This record gives sequence, structure tokens and C-alpha cells, in this order.
Amino acid sequence: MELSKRKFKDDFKRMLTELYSMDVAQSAVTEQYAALGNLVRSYCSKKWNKTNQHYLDKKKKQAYYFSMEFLLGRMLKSNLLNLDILDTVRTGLKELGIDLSVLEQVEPDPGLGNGGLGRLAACFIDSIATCEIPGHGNGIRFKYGLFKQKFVNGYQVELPENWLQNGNVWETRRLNMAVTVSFYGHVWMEKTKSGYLIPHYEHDQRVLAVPYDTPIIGFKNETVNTLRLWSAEMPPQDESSDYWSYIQQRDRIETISEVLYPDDSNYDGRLLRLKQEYFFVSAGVQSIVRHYRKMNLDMTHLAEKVAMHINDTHPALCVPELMRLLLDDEKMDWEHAWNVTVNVMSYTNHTIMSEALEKWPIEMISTLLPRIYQIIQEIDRRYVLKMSTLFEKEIVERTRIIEGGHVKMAHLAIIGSHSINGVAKLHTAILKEKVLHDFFIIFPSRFNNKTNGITQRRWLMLANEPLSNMICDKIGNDWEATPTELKMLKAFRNDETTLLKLGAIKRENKARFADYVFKTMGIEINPDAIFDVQIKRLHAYKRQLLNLLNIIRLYLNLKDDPTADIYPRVFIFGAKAAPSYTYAKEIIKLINSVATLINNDQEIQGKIKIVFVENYGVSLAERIIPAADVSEQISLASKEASGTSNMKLMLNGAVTLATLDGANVEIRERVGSENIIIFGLTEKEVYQYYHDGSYHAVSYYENNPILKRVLDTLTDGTIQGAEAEGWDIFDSLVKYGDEYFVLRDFEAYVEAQKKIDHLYRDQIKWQRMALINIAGAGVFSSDYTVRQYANDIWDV
Ligand code: DL6
Repeated sequence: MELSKRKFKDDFKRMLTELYSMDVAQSAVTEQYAALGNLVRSYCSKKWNKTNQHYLDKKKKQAYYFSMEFLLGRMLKSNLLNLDILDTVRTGLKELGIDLSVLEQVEPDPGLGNGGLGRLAACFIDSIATCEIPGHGNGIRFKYGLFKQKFVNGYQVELPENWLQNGNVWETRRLNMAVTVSFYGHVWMEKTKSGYLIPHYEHDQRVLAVPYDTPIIGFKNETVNTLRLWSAEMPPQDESSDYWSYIQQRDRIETISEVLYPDDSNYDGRLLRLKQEYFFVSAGVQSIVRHYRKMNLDMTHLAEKVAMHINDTHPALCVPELMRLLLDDEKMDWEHAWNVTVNVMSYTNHTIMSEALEKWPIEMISTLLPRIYQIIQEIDRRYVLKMSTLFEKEIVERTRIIEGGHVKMAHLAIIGSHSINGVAKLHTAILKEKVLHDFFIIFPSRFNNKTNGITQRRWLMLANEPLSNMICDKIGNDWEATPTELKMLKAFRNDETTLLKLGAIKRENKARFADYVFKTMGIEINPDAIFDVQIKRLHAYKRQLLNLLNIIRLYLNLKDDPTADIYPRVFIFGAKAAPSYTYAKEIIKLINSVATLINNDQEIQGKIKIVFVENYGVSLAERIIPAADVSEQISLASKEASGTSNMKLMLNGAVTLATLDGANVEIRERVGSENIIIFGLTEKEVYQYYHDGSYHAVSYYENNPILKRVLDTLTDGTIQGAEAEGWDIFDSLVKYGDEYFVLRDFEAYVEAQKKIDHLYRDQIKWQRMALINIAGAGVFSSDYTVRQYANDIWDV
């Protein structure tokens, strides 16, 4: 947008006065932040309205991305960038004596997600608006985000993350667009005069779903889409009840949108989770259908105007909810309603881990959602009836929705969608050949791959301005809109000046991060060391443990010989463990205890250090990623669906150390095997082990003296303060089978790490690898990914 510095400064001062009756000198940073936020919103509000009007006038087909998680990160700078006013605002503020980078920090980082899946949803909505695709997000406005992580004596402690405490400038509450979502009660059928059976329902709990809309601004264009997050409130008519029962009822209702991932170790927690899933699905589907009605089109043509995307199994109830509206409200017959529903719905699978494939006990779902359960039963009955005529009984039984007393959400999503995609080539192949093979036999044409992507705006242009500027100096700025243009950087692969400059930028970023670490954690780290980064959820399959075992090996080497020729290294971890995942929490404690041991041992002269940042999230990722030399992507092959930190890190010039898992395979294709360090078992070898049962972890412990010595430190008192954790982890690896083949891959990993130590010493060579990685990262822009979704799946 056109905005002069003078106008901005006037607008900003006026906003401060309007909101707080203050001038700049009197105001505090919190007020300045709020004034700026409100101003930015006002700048985009016209475009937002115009975009909506345009979609309505032109009767545009629109896609709705249903996701339990949207891990947005802070929005201020991203909105300024997308409105193309970042520099104007920054200099304007500077002239008013205000530092934008300080204001930026005032904004809470909403943790409305857990990891890759939620961040992917956030990248997608940014890209959807940028690519001018009519598409919106639909989720829950959780009052509390994922917990705030603290380390107390090395243990993870979870504190509430009250991100809404000081309000949220980006959202607009739209009470007039609220809908009612109903739970419990019972359903009965009544015959009409013409002989049709019509369902009647009586519900015991009604919840008012109130939408809060956030503008999602496209990059330097006229599109502003919407992220609609639903909040659960007491419906007004129930206010007549007496005071105390009103308060109790209100609390019960508001709990629905209170916390992301309620404690699922007990029945009530699981029930709440199911309630949340239906809550945002029902609210979203109802409001989409209501919007469609405004266009006065026949309901049988819904799929021509609406696409609904089921992001992982959490929103799978979209299928029976749309069926309910079409059958019960629109009085459509089953075949037509089913046809419409399947054409509207599409589903992405994000994991092959069986624990994440949700299933709900029949008793729970039928009590909470009686009509929805009836519809699921009917979908299941018809599926079995139809497929039994075409396929063997066993395959139909294995793929049906209701089985073993449970409703299987992935099966519901697959049967009710016209498209099922995995998130990297390897992942999709595993789905087809192994995990969802039965479904692939039944619905081969529904399966497709959409490799994940990331937005280069947040992860390069905003997070790493020095690198972004250097790239523009070298190749111009076409890459900002066409990220594959980054490949032009390859022309500089032998240009020493460019390579040295790249190294110098990395060094500055590392020094900045080192400063932050010192100020916030009191740990001194050397910016000339290799910054070796593993940032992702804490999960056994991601194998933070493999990283740790190698660190212990290095430490023991240095203890044997403090002059050993080891290139200085800082190992950086960022990870949250799910609150009920005890083993992951034990790993956190162990890493922290090893960090205490190593970081305080004078004898090794700071040659290796461990930094485990607290409360890893989007904002911390933005600090760490530009400073990374090495990107650890070391999951057991076959287990990581895609990974996206691998893409963010390569885009910032980190060299990937990886197994052939998830999108690592495609990263290798892009950069060539000489610019990535690959090690470890392949997915085929892993499945072979499963097949023949021939993996015996204990033999690796017994036959590899280095590994034995490393593992023994877990139990021999070397690592103080984590004795119990040390024993549990030792047993899990040596005694109980080492589920994720950590010991099997140890030797290969050590060799790969030695290679890095060696390669890094030749800085020209290393920076060339970094450059090739940046040049190859453009293809992983989420702009391309969402275009593929739009063309191949949503048809928008
Ligand atoms: O697709 C986004 C992201 C992938 O990059 C990760 O590889 C994958 O682990 C993650 N999946 C989930 C689903 N739940 N679990 N487990 O978060 O999705």
C-alpha cells in the first residue's frame, strides 16, 4: 500500500491520542504497540472488506482449512511486511524515538499449536492469501495456548500460557455471526405423512460459538483472507437460570475453548477433546453453509463453491456434520448428500505414528453426539454393504469406521473425502504401501502427495534480514514472489567474496544469538563454534537421544585428552514434551543434566557446550534458525512424515545432517548428496528389521566399546541429578529393544558428525554448501504447496 512516512507518523500519533489520550513521550511501549497494531489493522480493513465482497459478488469457490492448531507466531512485523510498509513504519517510528524491534517483543506469541502441524497451517494461510487463493482458516480460539515451559532443576514444568491477558489487537469478535452447537440429549425418528422418517433431536447442552476473525494479509497484493477462530460462550437464553447454576453452566461451556490439548490421561480430558473437535467443526460447517445459502444456489452444487480441508484427523467430524446439515436441514436424500460431502471434503495425514490416529469409544461419541453417531453408523453400514460386494471381507472389516467398540477418525476422514494426501514423497509412499495400504487398494485415485512447505517471508525475509538483503544484492528480489529464483545464487558458488560474506552474516547472527543466550540463560557460548541445532517436539522417534549420546562421546574424548582436536561446538536444543509423555520428559531432564555437567567442566575449556532453550516456540525459532550451522534431522527413517524445520534451516544456510526420512529425501534431491550429510538406516532396512525381527540392541551395546562406555555414563553416576532418568533411558535402549534403533544408528551418526567437524574447517567449502542449500530451498516454499492444493484438491 502507498504510505508516506509523514502520514504514518501523523496516523500513529492520532491513534495514540484516540486510544490513550497520550502523546508519544507520555506513552509506554505497551501502548505504542497497541496503537501500532490498531493502526495496521485499520490499514488493511478496507482490503479485507473488499476481498470478502469480491468473493461473494463473484460467487467464488472458497477453501476452508479446518485445523485444531494454528501456530501463528507474532503478527506485527509479518503484517507490516505483507502490507509493504515495513521500512516506512520502521523509519517513521525511529524518528519518533521508538524502536520497532522493541515494540515487536510486546506482542504475545500465541502458542495455539504443538509443532509442525500447527505451524504448517499458519504458513499455509499466509501463502493462500499471498497466492490470491480464496481460502480461510477455521479453528479454536483457545484461551490458553500450549503450556509455557520452564525448567526447574532440569525438569520440564508446565505453566499456563495466558496469551490473551492483554487483549489481541488482530482479532474482531463477530457476535452477529455466532452459531449454536449442541451436545448430548437424544434423537428419535418420526414418520411424515408422505412416509419419510424425519429425525427429531432434543439437546441437553447448547453452546454459543462466537467467531473471532483475524485478517490474513497477502504479500504485496490486494487479498486479505480470514482466520476464523471460535470461542465457546453461554447462549443468552440460558442466562435466566439462577445465579449459581448459571455460573456453573457457564464454566462448563467456556472450558470447551479454554485449553489446547486437555489432559488425555483421564476420561473427562478425552471427552473434552472430543467436544472441542465437534465444537469447531460444527460451528465452521454451519457458518460455511449459511454463507453459501446467501448466494441462493442449490445445495446439491455446494462442492462447486466450497472445499473443506480436514487437517489431520482432529476435524474428521466435518464429514458427518455436513451430512447432518444436508439431510436434516436441507432434506436432501442420502445419496445426494453423500455425493456432495465427499466432493467437498479432503484430508491430509500428518503421521504414521499409531498413537496419533485418533479413535473414540462408541459410548462416548454416541452420548455426546447422538445424531452425529447415528450418521456415522449409517456411513459405516453403507460402506460395508457396498465394499463387501467388491472386496474381500477382511479388507472391508479392517477399513470400516466402527470397529472394536471405537469410531476410527482416520477411516471416517478417508471414506468421506475425495482426496487423501501425505506430506512428503516418502511419507505418501509409506501410506500407500504400508499404513493405509488397504484404503489404497479400495480408493487408489484418492491418494496423492503434497510435500510440505514454509513461507519464505517469515522464515527468511523477517527472521534473517541481513541474509535476505544480501540475496537481493546478488540476484535481485524476484525470489520473494518466485522463491525458486533462489537457484540464481548458484552462480556465486565459486565466488569467494560472496561465500565469505555469507559466512560473515552467519557469524553476526550467531553472535546475536550468543548474546541472547548469555542474557537470558547466563551461558557463555563461542560464536566461532559450530552451532548445531535440533529444534522440534521432544519425541523418541525424533531421536534427540542419538544427538545426546554423541555429545557424551565427545565429552568423554575431551576428558581423556583435553587437547583432542575437536572443533568447538555448541549443541542447541529446543523442544517441549507433551505433559503426559513421561519418557520424553525424562529425556529433557537427562539433556539438562548433561548440559550442567559439560557446561561447568573447566577441564574441557568450553570446547563443547549445550544450550537447551526454555519454552521453544515460533519466536525462539526465529532467533535460532538464522544462527544455525548444522540442522539435525535424525529421526528413524520412516517415522517423520515430512519435517519443516529442515526446510527453514536450509533456507537460512544450515547444512542438514539427516537420515533419509520425510522431506530430507527431497532436500537431498535438490542440493545433491555432496551438500547434505546422510547417515543411518533407510526406511526399507527399518521395515526389514520389523519383518524379520532381527534387531538386538543389546548386541550393539556389548560389541561397540565406545557406545558401551557412553551408555554406561547414564547409570554409573557420571551424570549427576538424573540417576532415575538415566536408568530408565538405559533400560529402554539396552534392555527393552530400543524401539527407534538409536544404538543401531549410533556408529553411522558418529561418522557423520566427524565429517561435519572436518568439513567445517574449510570455510569456503562449508559456505559453498550453505549457499547451495539456500539456492535449493525455494522449491519448499508453501506458496507452491498451497497452489498444488488449490489446483489438484480444492479446485479453487
Ligand atoms: O505436516 C506437518 C508436520 C510434519 O512436518 C511432521 O513430520 C509431523 O510429525 C507432523 N505431524 C503431527 C501429527 N501428530 N503427530 N504426531 O504433528 O506434521
